Amino acid sequence: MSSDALTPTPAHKFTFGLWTVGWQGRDPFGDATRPALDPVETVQRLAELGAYGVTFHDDDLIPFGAGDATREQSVKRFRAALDAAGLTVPMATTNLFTHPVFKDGAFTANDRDVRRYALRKTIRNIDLAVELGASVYVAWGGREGAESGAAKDVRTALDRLKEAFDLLGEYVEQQGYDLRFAIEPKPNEPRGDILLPTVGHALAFINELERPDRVGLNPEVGHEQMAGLNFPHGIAQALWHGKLFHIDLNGQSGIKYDQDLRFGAGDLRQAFWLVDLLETAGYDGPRHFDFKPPRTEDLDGVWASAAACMRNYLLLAERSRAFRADPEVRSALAASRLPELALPTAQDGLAALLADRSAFEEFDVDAAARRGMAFEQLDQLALEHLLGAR
Ligand SMILES: [Mn+2]
Repeated sequence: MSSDALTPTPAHKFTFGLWTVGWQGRDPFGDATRPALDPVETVQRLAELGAYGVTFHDDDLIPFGAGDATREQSVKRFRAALDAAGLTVPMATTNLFTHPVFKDGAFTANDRDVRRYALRKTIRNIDLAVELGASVYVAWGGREGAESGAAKDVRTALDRLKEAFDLLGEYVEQQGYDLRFAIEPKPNEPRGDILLPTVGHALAFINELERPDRVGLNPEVGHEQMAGLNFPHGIAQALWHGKLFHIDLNGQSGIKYDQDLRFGAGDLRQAFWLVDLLETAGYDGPRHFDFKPPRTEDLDGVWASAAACMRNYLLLAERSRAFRADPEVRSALAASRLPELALPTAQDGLAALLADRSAFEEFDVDAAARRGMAFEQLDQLALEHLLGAR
């Protein structure tokens, strides 16, 4: 493996949120363990590490409630840092969860004033996102949910959520912005139960919107795994629907709190299949890391963790290439009858299927049942490539 293949460059499209490396380590039980990072320093450090871009929530860049002068100054400094470092802003999003006003949600808060405020806050940051060159706007509705039954009428809340996306789509269209929305599903945390908890729920919701083409997904590794789901399978379905607008890469160890580990930590096998999928399916969007360096780390540990996200992605991409190029793997894929799955089941149509006695009347069910699928040999080859044994 050449060292070049493991050196991140902007061509790899690695991006990081300001809030990821900037996380100070505050959790429900403990105070911050690290100082605040200046977004300007973050931009410089990420560029040095080989990143392509940086993403932000409005409040990561401009302190909540800041006046116009502070706002202008923050944006000016950020833009100058981006230009100097050659970093892009492919995506931005809104913080609709930190301030106590969002304690019952934003677009689906029972309080109508809060919903109207949330829409205006989002629209204001959409203007900034477009100004900075973003083409994707992520919507994570972490507070859109409930802890109890009667407190949230879910069907009515979904009406309000649809109304919000319809209004935001109308605004973007009116302004002539080249901007698409990406919904980020999550099952729980911080709310007990969050609306649109999985990729599947969100895909179905998008079909009910006025502008479904403008809305897709930003699935996050750990969020699906918190629900016990297979993340690569979810991504494959999102790709199948043409809805993978963006992706949040991180690590998670099973069904527990949202760990946001560096990419490659947690479920390594799913990380391998995910990279294998992204690299072979033609996904050309940013590889965005939404992780949190553990609060045990000082700033050196933060940058080591960020660099490791990219290195692990590149290592897995290299392992995937080796797996796909191995002649034994090709034979094992054939033995597992993968090429057969690509054949239409009834290419001559329904009438031919019904007329085909070999398909049913004369079909030797027992012989077919005895045929092994040879999946274990294939999976072991994958594991050996992943472990560097081949
Ligand atoms: Mn997360």
